[in-house]
Amino acid sequence: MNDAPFRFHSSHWGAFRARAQGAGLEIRPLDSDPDPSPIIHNLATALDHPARLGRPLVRRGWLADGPGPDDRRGSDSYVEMDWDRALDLAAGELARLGAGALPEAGPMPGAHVFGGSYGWSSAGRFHHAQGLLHRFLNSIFGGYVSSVNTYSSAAGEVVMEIVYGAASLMTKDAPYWDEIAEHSDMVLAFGGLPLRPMQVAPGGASAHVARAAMERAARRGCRFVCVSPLSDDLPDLPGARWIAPRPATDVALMLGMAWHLEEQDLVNRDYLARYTSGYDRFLPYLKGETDGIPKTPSWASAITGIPAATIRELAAQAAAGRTHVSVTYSLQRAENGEQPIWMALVLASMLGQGQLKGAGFTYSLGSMGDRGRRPLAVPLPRLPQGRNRVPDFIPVARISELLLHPGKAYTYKGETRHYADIRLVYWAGGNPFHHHQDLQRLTRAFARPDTIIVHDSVGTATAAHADIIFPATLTAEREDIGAAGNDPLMIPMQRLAPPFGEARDDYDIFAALARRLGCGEGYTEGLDSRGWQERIYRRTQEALARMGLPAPDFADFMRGGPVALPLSDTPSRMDRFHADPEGSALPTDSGRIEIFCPRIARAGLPGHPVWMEPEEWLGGALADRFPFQLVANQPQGKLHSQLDFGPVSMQTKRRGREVARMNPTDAARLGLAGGDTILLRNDRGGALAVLELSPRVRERVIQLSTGAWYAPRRLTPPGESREMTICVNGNPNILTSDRGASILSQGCAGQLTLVDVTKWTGEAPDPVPHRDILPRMPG
Ligand code: PGD
Repeated sequence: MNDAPFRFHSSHWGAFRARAQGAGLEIRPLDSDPDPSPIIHNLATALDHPARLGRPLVRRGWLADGPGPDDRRGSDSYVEMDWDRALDLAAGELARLGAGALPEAGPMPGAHVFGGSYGWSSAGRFHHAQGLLHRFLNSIFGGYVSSVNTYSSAAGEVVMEIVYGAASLMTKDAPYWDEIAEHSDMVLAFGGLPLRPMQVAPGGASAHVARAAMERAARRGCRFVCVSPLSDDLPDLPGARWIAPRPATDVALMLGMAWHLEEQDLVNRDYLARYTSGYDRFLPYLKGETDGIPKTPSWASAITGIPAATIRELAAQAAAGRTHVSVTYSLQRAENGEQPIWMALVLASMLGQGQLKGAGFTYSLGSMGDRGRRPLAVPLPRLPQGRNRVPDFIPVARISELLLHPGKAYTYKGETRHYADIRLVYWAGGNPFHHHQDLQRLTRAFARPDTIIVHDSVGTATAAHADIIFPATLTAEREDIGAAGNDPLMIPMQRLAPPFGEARDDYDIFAALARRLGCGEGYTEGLDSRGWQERIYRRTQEALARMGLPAPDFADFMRGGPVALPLSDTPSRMDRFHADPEGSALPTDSGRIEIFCPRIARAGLPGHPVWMEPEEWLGGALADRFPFQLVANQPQGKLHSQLDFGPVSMQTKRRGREVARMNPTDAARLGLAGGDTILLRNDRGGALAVLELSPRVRERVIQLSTGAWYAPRRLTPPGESREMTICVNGNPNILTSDRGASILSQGCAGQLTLVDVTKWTGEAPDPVPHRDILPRMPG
């Protein structure tokens, strides 16, 4: 019998309780969570998984030949090393590149260091690997070349900031789920409202509320419309409707609806006059006066494949009641990704219901578990990162460009910028060899720097492209403070297990390096991680005390249970704007919602949303060679690539490989059956997957989610004579394009790609188990 006590912990995929069970963990959701994510159970077998890293590793080629560009990265093997020697080697290389000897003024040595280190490693408020790395690089190098925006949402973030106001409007603003549950008549959900990504929230969620709110709304009679190539991008709800346009054509659909609103005089002109600017510049485009193409429902039908009558009907229904227009991240992670987000905002503005509860517009409601929830009234603990004195940055998804083309010019938000010359890449808490597009190109890019240092808990493909790898503890092996901006509980993240092997906390690794470089005091301020947690906890504790709410001391908090945090009852920014558009103007150039935006026009894009034909879509010439639209979306059984070896993730695979879903009609036409091993390919590479047939996937679409650990192999497809590079585990990012979403945002455009699909006849090559992604040799 297991009588070990349960302890509290939290992760990006939710708060939970756990206790030791043999070498693993027994995990239970919080009683207060109405819809916990099964992903919490991936941690159960993670502690001693063979993919764990227990000792520092150094790449053989780097050890033999020293720092320098090296195309053996990705295929070399590694030597285990004791901590002191590995830290000395790393510190020596950091010192060679200028660490610890900062000039009084002028360029900092960090100008040649890339520390953008994008990634979602799960942690609490302190052990956030990226934040710790930034503090470290600021301390030792005077800064680093950083990255801006996110893989999640760069195109949307950039366009929304310019035409709608600050990014905070997306994350903390109404309508809240309870308002949708009570007031909406129709939810027009572009990209659906998928529960899959809503399992996750940055910092975690103590309660997953979206499903219940949608069910309440639907029972009340609210009609949900899921506009997506996948019908399960919306949970099964009474009365819900699935509209499946050709992927990447949502803008045309919205324009067709907008045309109908104009034609039938269903536009709320008072709203447009009071709250928006530039409709008069958009209308001639809609009518076809500027380009000779009226954006009629028939025009939209030819592009989207949705009957014109349906487009008219949707527009009429939207205008007939209280309609909420929602648009997810997925639409903008694509070529011209700004346009659907902006056009959804214009459509909602034409409906003109932003001032009504449960109506209006949201961006990203269905993309994360923390959206549609009221923000907190108290500040959260936060680690100070110090000052980055290197002004240079890249839009986050331009990492390959940065490494491959130092000095090359590019544009971002209307500015011309140049890529830095990077000698060192330091990555902690992310897995670019899972998350970046065109992974073979990334391999060529990672061959360029002198040295690459990576921290991870497991031997990922990113670790397998590093020169020095430091083994990090998993969140379950450390104490931390679990909290998120829109969640009403602060969770003591109690240590669930001792560290694996010799793995160390990221903080301790950085502290040891900083000490070797003479910067120890600046980095640690004399505190260990417990000391820091106590210090940063005080900010929230004091705010709670000021409000007369229970505010336990740190030690009591860590020993006790979750602490309730108060929610803000201040009206949301959009509510304030709608109540007083002059007094609470939006932080845009005009103070209003910008339907025509001079700043975007100056940046070289059309000044209002437009339909732009992407290169990779089913209506284009490339579709003759690659007739399927690959939807590479977020996975169901894990967060990105994290804990891909966990039981919940492994259950979503077949024969150890990722599953791709296709409509049965397409499969019948191609002579494919469920369970076949298939090859998805285009000019960039190939990926093997196991086929599943599903009527929930639109015809001519194939869905292969991200997350499989990248395992490229040179293989000759059956019946062919030429080798190609194929990811045998099924990571779709070997297929996706590394182009930026546009010249404005340069965002990740990895969601939609054209591919061909064929059966892998005969014996398929084995998938590579997680433990073998990184080739290790005993020291
Ligand atoms: P994760 O798998 O979460 O992926 O990309 P991201 O790099 O965030 O990587 C986190 C890494 O941190 C893992 O390797 C994990 O083992 C490691 N880790 C966990 N805990 C610790 C720790 O305590 N310390 C350290 N040092 N490491 C730790 C996600 C990115 O992918 C995102 S956010 C999005 S939205 C994009 N989505 C798509 C998409 O939809 N389609 C395509 N084609 N591509 C995408 N890429 C993007």
